[in-house]
Amino acid sequence: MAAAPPPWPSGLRVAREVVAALPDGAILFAGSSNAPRDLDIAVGPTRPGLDVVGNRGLAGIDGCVSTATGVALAHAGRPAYALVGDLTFLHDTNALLVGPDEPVPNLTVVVVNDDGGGIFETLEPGDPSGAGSADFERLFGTPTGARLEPLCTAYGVRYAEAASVEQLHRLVARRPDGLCVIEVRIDRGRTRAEHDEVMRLPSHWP
Ligand SMILES: Cc1ncc(C[n+]2csc(CCOP(=O)(O)OP(=O)(O)O)c2C)c(N)n1
Ligand SMILES: [Mg+2]
Repeated sequence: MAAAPPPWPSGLRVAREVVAALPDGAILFAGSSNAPRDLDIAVGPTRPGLDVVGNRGLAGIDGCVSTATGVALAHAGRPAYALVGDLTFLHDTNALLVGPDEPVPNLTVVVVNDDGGGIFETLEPGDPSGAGSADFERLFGTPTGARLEPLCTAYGVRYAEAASVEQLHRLVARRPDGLCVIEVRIDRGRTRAEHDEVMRLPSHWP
């Protein structure tokens, strides 16, 4: 993996680069769906002092931005981050609303935007030879076309797109100060092949 990292941009590569760029002592919330899988697959024995947390037992894509907010507020002394998919983010964007008398979390949310449910590309429904493939986009892909930048503007939340590894590193390395959203756009159509490629690496076979 270190010798031949996954291609940019991909969920696997974003997971790898986010962890590499995190400041020391960071806490990282992984949203449901591909985020924890990408972290598991693409990030090796990880950095000392880094805690990765998630909603174990609750595999819902709902409430994840709220959970990350709670994590950031509960660990206010630590740089707090979230890595989530676009549907997970969109499910809970109201968590970006902070009332005037409420504490603002120091939280950077990295959104891997593949315009839909990328995880299903890697499962049986995403098998192009499978029976359900004709209805895949409507039932599993569920693209929204939502534009995250204007959405963040509406909520008064800072937004930046990371279009390169260098930009992602620079944005993630910045210690969170208030709420900030970083979007990385990836191509969902490539996810299945990218995962297949990594799973062929010897270390992933018993
Ligand atoms: C509340 C809720 N609704 C639906 C699901 C089913 N579900 C699991 S993953 C997923 C897609 C998530 O898409 P996204 O957050 O963009 O992550 P990606 O798979 O693209 O990495 C859906 C709809 C769920 N887990 N929870
Ligand atoms: Mg997605």
